[in-house]
Amino acid sequence: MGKDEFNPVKGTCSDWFNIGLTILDSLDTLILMDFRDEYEASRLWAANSLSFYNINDKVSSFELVIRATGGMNTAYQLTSDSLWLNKSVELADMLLESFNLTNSGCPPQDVYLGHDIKGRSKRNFISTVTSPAEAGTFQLEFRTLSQMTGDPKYAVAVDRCMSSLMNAVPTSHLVTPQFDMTDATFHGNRLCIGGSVDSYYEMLVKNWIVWGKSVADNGLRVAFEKSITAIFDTLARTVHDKLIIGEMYEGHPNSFLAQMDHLACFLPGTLAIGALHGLGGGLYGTGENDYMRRARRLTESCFSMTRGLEVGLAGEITSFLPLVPVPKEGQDINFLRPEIVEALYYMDKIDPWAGDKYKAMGRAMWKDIRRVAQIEGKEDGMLATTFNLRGGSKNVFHGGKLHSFVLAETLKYFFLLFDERPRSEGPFALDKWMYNTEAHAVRIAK
Ligand code: DMJ
Repeated sequence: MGKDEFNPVKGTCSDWFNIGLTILDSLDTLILMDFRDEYEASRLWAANSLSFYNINDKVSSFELVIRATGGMNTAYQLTSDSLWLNKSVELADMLLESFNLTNSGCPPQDVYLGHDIKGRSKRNFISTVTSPAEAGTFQLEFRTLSQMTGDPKYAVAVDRCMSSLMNAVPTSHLVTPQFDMTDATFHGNRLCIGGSVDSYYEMLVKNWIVWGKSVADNGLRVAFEKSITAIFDTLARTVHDKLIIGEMYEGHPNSFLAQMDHLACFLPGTLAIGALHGLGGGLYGTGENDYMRRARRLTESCFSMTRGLEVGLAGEITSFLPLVPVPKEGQDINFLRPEIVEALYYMDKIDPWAGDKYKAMGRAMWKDIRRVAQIEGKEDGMLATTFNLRGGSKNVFHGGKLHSFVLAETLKYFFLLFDERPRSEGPFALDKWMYNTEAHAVRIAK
């Protein structure tokens, strides 16, 4: 209680930001699953002890926004408890001070919080290089804050950053993992859709939808559609009958790597949301380039990333070169990340031909998680990061922290996947709510 992260193997806790991060990231999961006592204890802790002035080191602006701001915004929308709005404002007001530190209007990757933010940033080196995922993911949370407070300053700041980022996107419509905020340009020529890039693409379409598909946001939709076309034209291949989105250096097709990050599996769900809102051929599109058809094939590929080894867990990076996809050497770790079950959840709710298919995949995954990620000798359900997947379930070992996204996302998506109600009913019904990249949902504006 009050520590950032929990190590379930050692039974110890540690701090990263010193803000009780796991609590903030778990609030809506607690409410969703009706853990009333745990929610009340969390609220009490926040009311008495949560202060963003306690952060006294450089911290990741991206992780703070998606986990803490995202978590508190959703808690406020679910409970109308002003505690969460006030705390979210406290954090965002501090973060706002870092938006003007570079010409781009985007906050640095690492920021100071608390007192004298500008002074401390000037006295200490702050990198001006960030990633499109980090600079391009705040719009949902900050526009939500403007909506909830009636103060436009959060939306104005984040929209300015987003414009710099989008104006810098090369004519290829593909972004590289490095965005230099001094001259607002993308550096390098590595192309991928995984870490550092992923949620930039994801948030384009989500923001277009959540704020009412307004004319002012048309640029987000157009950028999304062009990027999706470019991603499939450049990085998609069929390998042993599986559709994958690999990686390569721009202009060097021979450098293509037939592999996918676990993180890259955010894409099927994002395509399905686009289709639900009429893009890419809509829900019933069956053309080769239609979003639902592509989402279906990618979901199969993502699920196959969990099936290649007897352990039934996907690694951080999966190679599709072998007949059966397997984790790459040195990448056979499973952090209980959400992206594959996230894809199953969206497809189950959105694909008109879903039947029981995605639930069955989810059941198989859940069974293996319970079997292999369960810490030996600990109480039932005590799950942890699992190492040495290639060694087989007899030789895996557990360790490290339980990332807060396991509680915010992975368990939430499993829980909602197994909810039998259609997508227009039940908690976080998809026609009324939109998730941020950490699975914290906000109400879709009219
Ligand atoms: C989460 O914090 C978010 O989903 C983020 O967009 C990417 N990485 C993790 C989960 O894998």
